Amino acid sequence: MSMKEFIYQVEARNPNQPEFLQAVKEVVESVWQVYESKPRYKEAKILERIVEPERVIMFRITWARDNGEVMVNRGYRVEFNSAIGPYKGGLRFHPSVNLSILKFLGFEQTFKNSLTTLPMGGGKGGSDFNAKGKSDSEIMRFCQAFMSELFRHIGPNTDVPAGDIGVGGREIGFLFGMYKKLKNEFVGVLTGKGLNWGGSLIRPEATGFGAIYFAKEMLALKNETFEGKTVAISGFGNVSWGTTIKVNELGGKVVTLSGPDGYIYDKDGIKDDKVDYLLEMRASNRDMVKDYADKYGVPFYEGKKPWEVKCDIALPCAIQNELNGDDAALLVKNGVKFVAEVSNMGCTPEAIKVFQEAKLPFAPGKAVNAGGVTVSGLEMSQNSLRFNWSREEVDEKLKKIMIDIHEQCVKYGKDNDYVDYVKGANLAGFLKIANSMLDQGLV
Ligand code: 2IT
Repeated sequence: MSMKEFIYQVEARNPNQPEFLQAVKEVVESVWQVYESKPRYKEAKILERIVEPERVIMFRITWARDNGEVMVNRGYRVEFNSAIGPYKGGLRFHPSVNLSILKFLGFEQTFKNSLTTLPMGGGKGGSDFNAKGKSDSEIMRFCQAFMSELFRHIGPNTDVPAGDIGVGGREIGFLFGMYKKLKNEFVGVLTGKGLNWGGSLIRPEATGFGAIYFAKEMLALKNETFEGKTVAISGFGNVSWGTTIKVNELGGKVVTLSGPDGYIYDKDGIKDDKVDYLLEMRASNRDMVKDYADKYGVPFYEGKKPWEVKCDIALPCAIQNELNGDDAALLVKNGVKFVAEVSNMGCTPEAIKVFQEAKLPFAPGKAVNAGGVTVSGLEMSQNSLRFNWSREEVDEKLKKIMIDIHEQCVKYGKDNDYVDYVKGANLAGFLKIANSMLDQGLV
């Protein structure tokens, strides 16, 4: 079978799942050559198996609003691959959530988790719940209703969810409380927990910190540093927050944030108490970034994306396909030097092509944002040990793993003097999963 035929077959089996097919195509294109050269992989149909989730759970969630209105949402958990550990990956609560999106995320998570070197398989879940305009008690009741079904499918040695878009420390608390009540067990079944009840230091910061540790290595390879660099980011949630803190620490300046309503431009940089304000915006359940412009008197561009500003480094931190081919061309035209996806699959295939053809260092989300799940893995270890590591210990381990992921990308993606981080991340992640699947036979 040719690569084209293989992809055609996956398309035919998964109609109306564009995000999932996009994620699969990217990986298959990266690994096909190696796959072809290993009869053992082909005989065991490793690729056919790796694109098929081990289990998909879909369920109804019924709950009531404060005014008594009955609400029906759909819940999911995609248990994608357990070759190297229990299913592990976040829960996304966002109105756009559907099976295609959660399958793409679960698929990507499998490769990302493999890159971390920690023993975690891949999974993802969530719901089409929209937190915008909901009260805190409505959010709590929704989380409880969600867990009242999910609890029977997960466990500390089976499947360990965490946060993603729309699921932060607050939601993890409500979900954990309900799990504990239903099972009468206090175990590490979720990560991203509060510090008083089994959480890990640095977990809230981990995705952003890890991304900048990774980007620092990308820059170092070109004899550059963050000092004095202008950075454009999107989003205003947890990931944007951690990213901004670390860019500031390294002497860079973050000038943009975005939301579903548009983007803000802060020429002085998002620093000091302005960084804390991101947490307030998230907690407000308003889902808009204009509040920042109103509070600090900076320009707000309604309905626009931040990729039109002049910057040295662009870091999409919001959601899949938030940066397209036209955005990429504009960034390149305006002199961008590095692009790292902090969101999962933040760039469209057309955008990636633009960056790679311009020979610009571009790194994919599954490598760049692996710091989040890395510290989740460290939280699982601490829960098993019934012990907590210090801030310095966790940060040191995170840094070491991000540097190691960067090395793996260079090892598997280097082509003369250009590093294809997409190929490097996909191939390095794939080999470990494929070999583990081979070892475990036909399951
Ligand atoms: O996309 C991701 O890696 C996450 N949302 C975090 C997953 C986790 O289990 O910490």
